[in-house]
Amino acid sequence: MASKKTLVGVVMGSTSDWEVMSQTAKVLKEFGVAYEARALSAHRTPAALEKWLAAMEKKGARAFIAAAGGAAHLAGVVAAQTQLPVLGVPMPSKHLQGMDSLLSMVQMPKGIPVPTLAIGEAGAANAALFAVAMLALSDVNIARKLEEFRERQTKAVLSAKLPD
Ligand code: RP5
Repeated sequence: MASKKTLVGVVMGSTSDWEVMSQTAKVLKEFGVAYEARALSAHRTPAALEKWLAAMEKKGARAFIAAAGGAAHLAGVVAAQTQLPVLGVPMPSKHLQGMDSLLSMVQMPKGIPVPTLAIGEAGAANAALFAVAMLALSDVNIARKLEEFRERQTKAVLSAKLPD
């Protein structure tokens, strides 16, 4: 790990969100960004959530990524309790395929913003990439890794061959 400080807190409403949110963890690991991931719920474990947020701030967290499905209020509740940036990832829900999660998260009333990513795995990975971009503003090592990642991605697209 490049940094010993826990820079990003990743929270999801349920362990059932982990399959998708492992994409966030994967990207943060790739960039050597220290993170802590927890399943904590705004409605099932509100006191534990509050305690964990305070502990993460003490550990030096610079951002939170919050994932939830259905009436996805978790990211808003997290944002209400911290001044740190909170990115929301809507989970693909069973009955409405994540449209409920997306609209719940993205429609935060004025005053407490929750920048919201795409539903599912793309959003989970992009939340981590966005957190990396924020950290890169004040960390040259992370900035260099992000530049290298973007270069690799560009090369991969340009060198890909379409089938005959
Ligand atoms: C939300 O309810 C969670 O974020 C999860 O996406 C959804 C379903 O949770 P489980 O019933 O699988 O625990 O709070």
